[in-house]
Amino acid sequence: MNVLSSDELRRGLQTRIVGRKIHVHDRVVSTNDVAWELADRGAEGGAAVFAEEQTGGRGRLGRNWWSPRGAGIWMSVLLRPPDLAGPEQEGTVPMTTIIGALAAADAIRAATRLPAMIRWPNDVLVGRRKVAGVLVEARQGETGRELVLGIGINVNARQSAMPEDIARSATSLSETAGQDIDRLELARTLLQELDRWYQVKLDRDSEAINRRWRELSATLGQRIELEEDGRRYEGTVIDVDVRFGLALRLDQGNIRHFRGEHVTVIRHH
Ligand code: BT5
Repeated sequence: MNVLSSDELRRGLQTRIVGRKIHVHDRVVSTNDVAWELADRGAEGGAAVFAEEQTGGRGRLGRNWWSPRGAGIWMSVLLRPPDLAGPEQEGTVPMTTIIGALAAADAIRAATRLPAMIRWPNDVLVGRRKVAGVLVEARQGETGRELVLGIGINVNARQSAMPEDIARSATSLSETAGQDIDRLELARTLLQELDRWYQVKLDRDSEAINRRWRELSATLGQRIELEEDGRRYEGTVIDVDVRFGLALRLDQGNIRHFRGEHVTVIRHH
């Protein structure tokens, strides 16, 4: 099994912010936790953390993320975006989630040629199965807003090794491609793509993000059922937009927007 190393990840890397520092660990509870510890110690934005294995990898809303040794890319990056006023600042978690998903999908496409798509709000799919997920956490630090963007990609995981509930809806890149995938090349491409999309975000080019998101969206045009704050909604997705979120035409005819932070998708047709 090839092991990730910070020297190899750094070789030839041409990024402006993401991956300015790269830390590679063997086993951690969660790379997001390690990134928060770096933030506590005043690390620069762009610091990236990789681990071979996570013992307590997490998803959104208290869910777990299965992260076995050597089988995936489990990584987090600390971001310190410049302070923005009111509503734009509020948009930061959903916006960062989208750029994480775009970067993961574009990196998978570039490194493996597999047609990765994005399922709102934070899943990356190949075919109808989940191969990657994005988790963004945010806090107000002493020097401004701090975010940790975590990405998990099932690279060479065996479907037969997955816990049953995960195997039902997930797969890995190697299972789909029918061959092992070079984790190092994919990880390096991911850092490049994250840096590129983060620059687009810093330039506030929402339209560039929307354009690519709509191209890669597995959700647009679909009928979905979702739950937000204990209430269920069902309808057809008519738009995705970084500022307004997901636009759902409800079966009663009216249109409702969802930003995604407190939402669980129940059914996706
Ligand atoms: C996510 O949550 O999809 C976000 C996952 C983020 C993981 C990265 S790894 C590096 C960093 N450090 C962390 O601790 N986390 C981040 P969510 O949408 O809540 O999806 C979680 C659900 O996906 C679970 O309830 C399972 O059903 C399923 N799941 C768990 N592990 C999976 C895996 N490896 N592949 C596919 N599906 C999985």
